[in-house]
Amino acid sequence: MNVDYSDLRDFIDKVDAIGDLRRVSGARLEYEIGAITEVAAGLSHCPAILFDKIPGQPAGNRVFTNATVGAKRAAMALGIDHTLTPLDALRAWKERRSKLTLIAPQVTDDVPYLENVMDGEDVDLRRLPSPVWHPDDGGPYIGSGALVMTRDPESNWVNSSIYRIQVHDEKRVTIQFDHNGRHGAIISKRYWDKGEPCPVAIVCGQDPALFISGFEYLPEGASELDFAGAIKGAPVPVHPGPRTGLPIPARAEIVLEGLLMPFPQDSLPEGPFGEFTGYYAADKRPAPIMHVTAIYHRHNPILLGSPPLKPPRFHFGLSFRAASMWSNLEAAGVTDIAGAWQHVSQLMTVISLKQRYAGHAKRAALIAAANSYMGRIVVVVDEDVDPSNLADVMWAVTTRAEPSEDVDIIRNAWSSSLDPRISAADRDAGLTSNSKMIIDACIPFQHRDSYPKTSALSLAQSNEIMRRWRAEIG
Ligand SMILES: Cc1cc2nc3c(=O)[nH]c(=O)nc-3n(C[C@H](O)[C@H](O)[C@H](O)COP(=O)(O)O)c2cc1C
Ligand SMILES: [Mn+2]
Repeated sequence: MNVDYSDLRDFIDKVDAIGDLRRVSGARLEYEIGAITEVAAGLSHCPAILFDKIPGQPAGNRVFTNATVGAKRAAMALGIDHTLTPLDALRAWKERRSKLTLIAPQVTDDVPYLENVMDGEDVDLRRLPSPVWHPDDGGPYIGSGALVMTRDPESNWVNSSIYRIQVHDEKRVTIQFDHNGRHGAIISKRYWDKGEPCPVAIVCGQDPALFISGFEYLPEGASELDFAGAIKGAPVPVHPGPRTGLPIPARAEIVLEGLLMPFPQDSLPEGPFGEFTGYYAADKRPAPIMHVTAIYHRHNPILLGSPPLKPPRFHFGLSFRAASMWSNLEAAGVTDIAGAWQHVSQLMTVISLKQRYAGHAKRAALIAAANSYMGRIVVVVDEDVDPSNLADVMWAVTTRAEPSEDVDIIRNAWSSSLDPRISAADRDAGLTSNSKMIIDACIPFQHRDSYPKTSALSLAQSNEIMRRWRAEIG
């Protein structure tokens, strides 16, 4: 199935059509929009929200949040049937993702982003909505889910990924690269090493396929625009930025063009900013400054906001990283994987499989643990347990795992400086690893024939009941 929306505002209409949109008038930029977003993301129906009539903003300026936080809307953004169960939707994505054909963008002269222009002296970032997302954030952020576009000066490769953008005054923002391996950081350094600033375009209010693409771990040299084209099954329409020549998505809501000044020669203190763990990871830190030389926006522009929220709330309601883990397990030769999921904002991983041999579950767990960024818990369950359903997973843990036999601890594994449990002293010394607990919550392989039979419905049976009786009970 192809994606059937043409841009962010069209996606919002489709979200409205399935009853998932809520409109909020009059919420303030200073923490109120962020607070409402966080509370709404924690509700069981997890609505997307369109904020308008924002105090201090020109009429018509809007902010859209929780775009793809629910599983249904994450599926819609990928063009996957949103009535599938979350696990079936993730399986459909995993299968499609492994066979995607990249599609290069196509230049167009139909350019809604140029409807309104602020250039040179007229540039004033205060005329666009930049929320303070969490109460103790260091300032307003126009970019919480915005794409940062840069062009490699040697190969012409264009990278478009999500890095947060803090607004400092009318004409200056900072871009935060978590580490030097980010493609945006690698490319800007190539300009800085020649003593030049790096031309940048920041795209706020992009097509959801570009939002997803900007989060993907694509290899160096690969274009997120091509990947978004693959998701959509059609080229992304682009138009060269008047100042940078970068292939800017033509239907974007808001675009900033400018120059990212050589770092660390030039910098501003950035943050702090609430992280996806639900904590602040650091105090203010120096970040490179972008001088904004032009702002473009559509009439009645919509900022796509995607602040990190207290777990389990996460930007994407389908576990995209779990889908890659699922593919990795298969690529490593582990058969019979029935599903993979991540809970608590990626901090806990669950793999379900049909056990074929003793050690099968642990083999999968070890690979999953190795790839579990910042997580501390990896659980393996049998195929009758839905890994996307935390209550089901805990049922397996409490009825199939014997702690004295089925728990292993892996030490000194992959985490990061964002991990709140690592002491400041260790972090400062570069010790940013954690340990991981593997819980084998599968029925012990040697007891599988004599294990008490479950009285519960199988996953297939309960899915079938939902299919047949949804109207009555759903
Ligand atoms: C909503 C959102 C916000 C993000 N914010 C940042 C950020 O501020 N800094 C950062 O380095 N990565 C951030 N990321 C992660 C990167 O976008 C992601 O890892 C991406 O794959 C990096 O792309 P690259 O390989 O082209 O550098 C964010 C991701 C999302 C979905
Ligand atoms: Mn990239």
